Amino acid sequence: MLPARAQFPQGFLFGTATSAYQIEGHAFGGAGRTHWDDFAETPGNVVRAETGARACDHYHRWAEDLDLIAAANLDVYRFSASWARVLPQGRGAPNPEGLDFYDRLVDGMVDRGLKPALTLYHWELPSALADLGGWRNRDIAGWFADYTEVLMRRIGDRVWSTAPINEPWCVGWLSHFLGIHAPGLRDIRATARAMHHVLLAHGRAIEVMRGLGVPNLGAVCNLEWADPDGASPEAAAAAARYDAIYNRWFLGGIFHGEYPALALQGLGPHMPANWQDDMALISAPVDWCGLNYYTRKLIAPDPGPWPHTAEVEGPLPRTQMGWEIFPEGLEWFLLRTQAEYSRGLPIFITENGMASPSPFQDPERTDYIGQHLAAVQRAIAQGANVQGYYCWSMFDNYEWSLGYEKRFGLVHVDFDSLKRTPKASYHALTRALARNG
Ligand code: IFM
Repeated sequence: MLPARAQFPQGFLFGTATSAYQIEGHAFGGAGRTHWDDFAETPGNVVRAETGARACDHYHRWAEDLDLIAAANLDVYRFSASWARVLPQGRGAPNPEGLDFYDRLVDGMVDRGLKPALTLYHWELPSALADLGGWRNRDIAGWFADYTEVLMRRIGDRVWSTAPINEPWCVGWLSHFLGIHAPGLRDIRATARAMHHVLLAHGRAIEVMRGLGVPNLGAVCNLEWADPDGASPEAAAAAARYDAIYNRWFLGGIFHGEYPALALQGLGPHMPANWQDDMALISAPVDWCGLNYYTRKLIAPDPGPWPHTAEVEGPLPRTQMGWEIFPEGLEWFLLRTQAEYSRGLPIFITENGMASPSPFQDPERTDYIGQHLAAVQRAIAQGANVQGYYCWSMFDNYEWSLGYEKRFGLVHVDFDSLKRTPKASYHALTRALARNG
């Protein structure tokens, strides 16, 4: 059972989220090659070496897809544009077909009464820029600013909200320290640079969009609650280090112009020269704060090199991803983010949802969403200025290194026929969000 729209404050927005490479079909419409194509074609990186070449074929089926989103009584559609679709080489000549596509898509949302919530970068870095060092190269902030300008001159007049980067932790740590996402590096110097340059790119994009008069600009960070494994001071210290790297680095940079000392202990020696001089740009004011939340981790001390942390298997029920279900973490993050970082700005839960193998009857997904919406209600009751909740994801899609196996959609996608079939959770949400109450 999901709480009804009427059980949230007046004007609270419900949405759903997707991303370009995960649904569009990158082989279509003149998009350039991305580092995900390169990564996926390298044996061992992605389950069955699957790529986003066809994905959900949203590039051709976008109208049917927007109809499904609008029919679910949702208010907001959070989507992303692909840098390589707009600028196939990352810089230089734009791809007219790509710009036309996003133009049509945004008009399609507006026509259906959906608020377009744009993300400029959800991980498909053009390969030509990866060749130049990608996120390790400081110049990426300028390339990203130029891409932002090209795209926003075309659609910036109609988007309702914009965030430059989705989940900077994934761009920095997951991709350069853990090697799980493209470009698959495991290198602390690359990590320190990527974790700083991704925020520098955020700052440059905000600057460009302010200059163009684009309204309602925010930042989207993914957070993971870190609980110590046991009561020892060493476990508490390990969890605090994990929290500093995962959660506080990005919120601290964006809202305070400061990185946490616990993270700088390891990353500091590897940071690019004069990084401190960038912090004013990185922390230029934004209009809202987006949080993506899925799970928590139990963290133990580890004798190995910095950050001396190890993830321990926890006892809670899990999703198809193996992630523990822990809605309290969302409540606590909403309160902590407001108290320590966003300070009264509107907060949106820009992603929350679960992977589950159930094709059509998925009561566990409805239950997961219901538990997290209850956590949102508790946070609001305690004073958190939460103004919206977006479910990840509208469609089963390309789950990066895990290929097409992990299904997050409210709508089932048959990846052979590409037929879309709304799941029971889609219908439950549609009923809960009915505007007649
Ligand atoms: O599929 C991803 C998405 O691209 C970013 N946030 C988490 C989702 C689930 O892993």
